[in-house]
Amino acid sequence: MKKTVSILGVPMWLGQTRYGTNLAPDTIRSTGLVERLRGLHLEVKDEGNIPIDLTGRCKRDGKNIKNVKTIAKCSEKLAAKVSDILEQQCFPLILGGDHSIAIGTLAGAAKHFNNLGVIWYDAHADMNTPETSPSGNIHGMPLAASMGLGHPALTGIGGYQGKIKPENIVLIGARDIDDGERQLIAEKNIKVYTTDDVNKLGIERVIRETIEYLAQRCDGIHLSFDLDGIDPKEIPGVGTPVANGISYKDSEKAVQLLFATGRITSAEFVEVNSILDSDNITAQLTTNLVCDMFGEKTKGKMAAEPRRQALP
Ligand code: EXY
Ligand code: MN
Ligand code: MN
Ligand code: MN
Repeated sequence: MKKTVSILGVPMWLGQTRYGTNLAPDTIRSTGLVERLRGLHLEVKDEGNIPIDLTGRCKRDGKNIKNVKTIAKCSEKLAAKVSDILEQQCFPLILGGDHSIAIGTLAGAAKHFNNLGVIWYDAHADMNTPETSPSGNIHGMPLAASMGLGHPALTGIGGYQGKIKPENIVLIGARDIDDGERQLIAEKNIKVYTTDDVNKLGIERVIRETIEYLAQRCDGIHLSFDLDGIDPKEIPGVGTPVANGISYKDSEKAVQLLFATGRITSAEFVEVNSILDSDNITAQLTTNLVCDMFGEKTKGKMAAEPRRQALP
């Protein structure tokens, strides 16, 4: 994992309908994220938040899709920033904002790898297009857009198409999948571990299999962590909760195991909604997970596979 961590907030809420995810980047910071990461002897650069340009915003600006113009503008800016951070050999740590921000993050990160792997930790598949979406909300579309499917204003972010290949995606925690997404997953043979799979196999095996599966092809791995992947009983502050989530304990173990592999090259933590998040519990747990992803509890302790520097 890179030594210098660059934190970038994306206060986006227009990918869904509940105001409040735009407050999350600063709420997460207020729980002590920067200080704790510096306590891990990491260089931490806080790059602030990407300003959301609302000029010319028109909510229904496409067929069964909302706020595509505004989200496309934000995604272009985010993609450029993430690309710069990687250019400077730093680790992009992106704080959402709703999950539509992954369109920009992935566009910026994928430029720097031949085969960027994606671990999508989420109750949802986020693989809809305007044709299959039940809501027209873009936070349910980022993985389709990153594979080059869906609205052209989203599939072409960063000036190129098809950032992520289906065989380089692993969904972990998916349990609320729409028909169109299920069809796409079957057609593209995308690897999925549901919560039931996690509970049956154990999170250790799921993470080990995920890394082994991706490491065969990928020269970088992005972790896209949607807090609604965790069971809603433990994570109150998300806008689209789904029962039977992965436990917080297993989620903590997951990020610790990922840290031990040394293979994660960028990460984003999304869908925290500070208005729904009584006592900032979810924001605080997000900070804990991020610090765990950088080894706060396990550095040097966890018997891990030898940390290999470069991916094949
Ligand atoms: N699949 C549903 C839709 O597309 O509207 C719900 C999507 C929820 C997306 C959240 C971010 O993970
Ligand atoms: Mn999501
Ligand atoms: Mn989700
Ligand atoms: Mn399965």
